[in-house]
Amino acid sequence: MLNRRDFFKLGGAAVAAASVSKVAMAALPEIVSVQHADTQPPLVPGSGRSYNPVVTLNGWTLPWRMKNGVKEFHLVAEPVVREIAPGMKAHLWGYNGQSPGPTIEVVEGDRVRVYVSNRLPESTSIHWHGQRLPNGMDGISGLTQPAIAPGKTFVYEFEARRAGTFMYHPHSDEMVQMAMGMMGFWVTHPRSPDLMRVDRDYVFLINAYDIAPGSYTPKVSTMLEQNLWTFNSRVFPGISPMVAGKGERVRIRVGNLSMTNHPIHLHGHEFVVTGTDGGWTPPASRWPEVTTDIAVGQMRAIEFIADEPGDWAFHCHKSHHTMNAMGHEIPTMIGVGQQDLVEKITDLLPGYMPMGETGMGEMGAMSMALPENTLPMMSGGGQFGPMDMGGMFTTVKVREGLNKGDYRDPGDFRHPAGTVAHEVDNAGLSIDRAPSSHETGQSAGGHELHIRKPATHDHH
Ligand SMILES: [Cu+2]
Repeated sequence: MLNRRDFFKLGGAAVAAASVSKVAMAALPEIVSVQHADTQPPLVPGSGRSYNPVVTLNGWTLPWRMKNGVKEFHLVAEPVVREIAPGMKAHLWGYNGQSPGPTIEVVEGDRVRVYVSNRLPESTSIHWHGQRLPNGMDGISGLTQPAIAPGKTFVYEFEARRAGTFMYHPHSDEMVQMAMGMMGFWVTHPRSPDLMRVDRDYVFLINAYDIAPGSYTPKVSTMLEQNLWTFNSRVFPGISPMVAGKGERVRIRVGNLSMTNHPIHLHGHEFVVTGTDGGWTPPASRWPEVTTDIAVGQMRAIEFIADEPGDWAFHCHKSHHTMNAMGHEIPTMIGVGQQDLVEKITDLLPGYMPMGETGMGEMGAMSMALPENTLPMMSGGGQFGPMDMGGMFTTVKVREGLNKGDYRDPGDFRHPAGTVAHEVDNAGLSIDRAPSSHETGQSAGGHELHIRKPATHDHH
């Protein structure tokens, strides 16, 4: 499943690599890296204690080695190329070949040793977000450790004391390094595989980038106006579906390392939040909902029984987060007649296209020339036509008769006869397009406005 084993030795140039002794090579676990964005099947533990592995959306779990009872991992901070969706690649920083880095999975009580090597052009560190650990392992450069300089390797070691969902990210030039994609997921499984057992356990991070159309590298000083809203550094239609057999219990763990909150919404099912950054929620504190807001730096685990077959949308409910890069300064043109303007502008700009008069859905179907390495603002096709989506959108595909452990995309849902919204004959009714105000000539004085001001505010 891993397509490349990387024996590149650290400490600088290839010349140095040749002189590394066998003893030194054995001192560190080998570097495993992945060069593609496909969702990998769960990594069933081959050593150490048993657990039910997770599936990382468009990602993978880092293999480890056992050394004298300690689980050893090797993370390498390095520049990576990440396909954001077919048609666009980003030049990011990440770990072991991808952004986000690989998921780390351990079991409560495991002794864990993580080697971190730095192939970046600047210093870094890793903070193990949410973990109980000795203060000196917390990864805050300057405060709890010296920064890891380029070409150097540090080691972190602690016991995974609490089961739950965690994240890792740099705490060294943090704004730049996170804007460049440096982050990863960490799951500490409970000692007993039967505690909080689910049939499918999906994980992904929420992140966001500002990559100008036609370019490859994120702008690192953008604070809120990112233009690519991503699940694990992917946008729709590049995000894998989450598949489930009918009746299976599904958990989806989401960590937010973007710089704004995201109301994550599931269609067709109610879920409960069973986990936060601090651990499992007490059962008495859970209530059913269909959207949960995930704040910056937070993690939420949601669970539901996948009992309604179908292709159910799963997305951030901020509608501009289900769109890709485009100027967001587009004026609202709905209802604005542009025909007389078009004629005038076409004299100056042949081929000018008026946009937005009936909404922007038309843009999903339009194939406009885009700059190199740029995704359309909205795209993605379903079995019934264009979907006008991008960004933080994917599906939960629930199917009858799916085998346990089968994570392949089952294709489009076959709807039972008579269960799809469809056109009916409306002959005899007048359902013509609603006239715009400029067409009825009512805009000036034809409408009555009712404005009621609160009495106590009239002195403003
Ligand atoms: Cu969002």
